[in-house]
Amino acid sequence: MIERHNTLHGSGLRVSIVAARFNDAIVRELVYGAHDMLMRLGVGDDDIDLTWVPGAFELPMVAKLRAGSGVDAVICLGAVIRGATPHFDYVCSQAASGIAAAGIDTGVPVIFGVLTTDTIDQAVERAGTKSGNKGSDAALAAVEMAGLITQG
Ligand code: INI
Repeated sequence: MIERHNTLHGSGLRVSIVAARFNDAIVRELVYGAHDMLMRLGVGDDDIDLTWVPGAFELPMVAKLRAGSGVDAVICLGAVIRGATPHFDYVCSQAASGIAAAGIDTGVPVIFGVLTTDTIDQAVERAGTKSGNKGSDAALAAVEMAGLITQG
């Protein structure tokens, strides 16, 4: 069996982060986690750029733009919290399907680092407290996927 693994080397990779400002107290922690993990994996600070968009709904458009700009991976970060309205479902489904399409259309890994939770507490738990940091996880996935794509 030929099994394909990718060792996690970030040196030389160029990575874009696209972050949604909505719920920014939480999203800033995701950005921190992603940036920290990228640096720990060897990505150069000058090879990381960050673009803020208004909300998770807007992530796909800018993610696709950044993916087409020559970077090796794009990390989308956001926090969609249910609250009492059906808005949640529209924002989540647009963000998820748009982010997937941005990756498939461009051939550049576009990573879904968007929290979708019922409560603010659940989001805080996933943004650097007791359940880890979804931004760090997204950065790991970005470096792994960039390596796989580069290997062909
Ligand atoms: N955007 C988010 O990123 N998170 C949310 O929880 C959220 N809620 O709950 O409404 C949200 N809405 C804004 C949306 O993403 C767009 O920015 C807005 O609709 C303008 O297109």
